[in-house]
Amino acid sequence: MDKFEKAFNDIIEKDLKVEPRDWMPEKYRKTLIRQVSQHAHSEIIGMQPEGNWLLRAPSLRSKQVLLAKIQDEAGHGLYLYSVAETLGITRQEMNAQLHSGEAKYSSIFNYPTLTWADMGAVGWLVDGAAIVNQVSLQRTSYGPYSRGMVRICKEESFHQRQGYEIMVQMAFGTPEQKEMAQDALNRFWEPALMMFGPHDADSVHKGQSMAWKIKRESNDHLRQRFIDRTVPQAEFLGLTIPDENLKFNEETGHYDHSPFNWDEFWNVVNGNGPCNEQRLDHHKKAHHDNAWVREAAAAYAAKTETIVA
Ligand code: FAQ
Repeated sequence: MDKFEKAFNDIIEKDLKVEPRDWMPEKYRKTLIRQVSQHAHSEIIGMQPEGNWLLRAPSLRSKQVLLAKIQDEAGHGLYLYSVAETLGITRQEMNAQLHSGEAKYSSIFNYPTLTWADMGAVGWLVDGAAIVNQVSLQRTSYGPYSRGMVRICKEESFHQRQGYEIMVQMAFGTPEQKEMAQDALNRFWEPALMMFGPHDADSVHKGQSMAWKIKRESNDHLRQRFIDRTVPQAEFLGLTIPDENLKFNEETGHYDHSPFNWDEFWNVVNGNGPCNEQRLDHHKKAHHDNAWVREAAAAYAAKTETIVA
């Protein structure tokens, strides 16, 4: 082991942070680029299911709140792309990987948002699951990612509350509204649980990512925390979680649940979910249609540099 590797191992062992200028193993860098860029893509693609409801929001207030929330997601994407850039990849390369299918984004965003209650379910369940994962990632070993997570989590908790507020309005509204809220929960429950990734036994990156403290807790551990937290929230709403085997286990102190449909998960991850094609096509179109903005910004930067020089 040379002195660089020793210094890196010391940082990990002592629970300090690895910073962009520190030496790091190539695989550590690559693993982080993979995870952080996929996280960034999720934030950006994740704007689409909610964007679908901006023009249909039922009041001016709900439109303003949803708009602010979606703008936050764009901001999260930008922080995370910046984190990935500190590891030596460019935005252009990340976009190319997204468009070619080499880089993934969270499976959850490949489901359609069919009613206004879905805006409640997305905020409550999707942002709720994101927070559980991201609070854990605040302690990740890579400094810029860890600091980004601290800021992002603050905003996500507002998102979770705006979603829950919609659920409260719907669940305590008219019978039709309550039915819409239940239907949204039925459709989003299992996809939200899938956000935590495959079972630990099938999580190919788990061992190395946990050893390097990129991930601090396993997929199953975080998923269980989310279930335990969310069940009482559903009970308060008077809604039923669509799992007949969901039951509190006095011995473990956790909720037991049915096995998940992993075929459905891999089908969506491998590009065959209900909206995969639509989401990617929309991103490619926006990227193409807005090429002039990037060109104008580059021309302006070149011009300003010349003036400064
Ligand atoms: N979807 O070995 P593992 C948000 C892939 S939050 C698609 O367990 P790892 C906020 C995985 O990439 C959502 N693919 O992998 C928001 C790997 O494939 P690869 C984003 C998935 O990395 C709310 C393979 O399966 N949050 O956006 C999924 O150790 C509302 C094997 O899996 C993050 O990205 C999945 N669900 O653990 C925005 C958090 N799960 O890469 C808008 C950061 C697994 O080898 C609106 N990421 N895969 O080709 C993580 O914590 C981790 O990457 C995990 C996966 C936990 C997602």
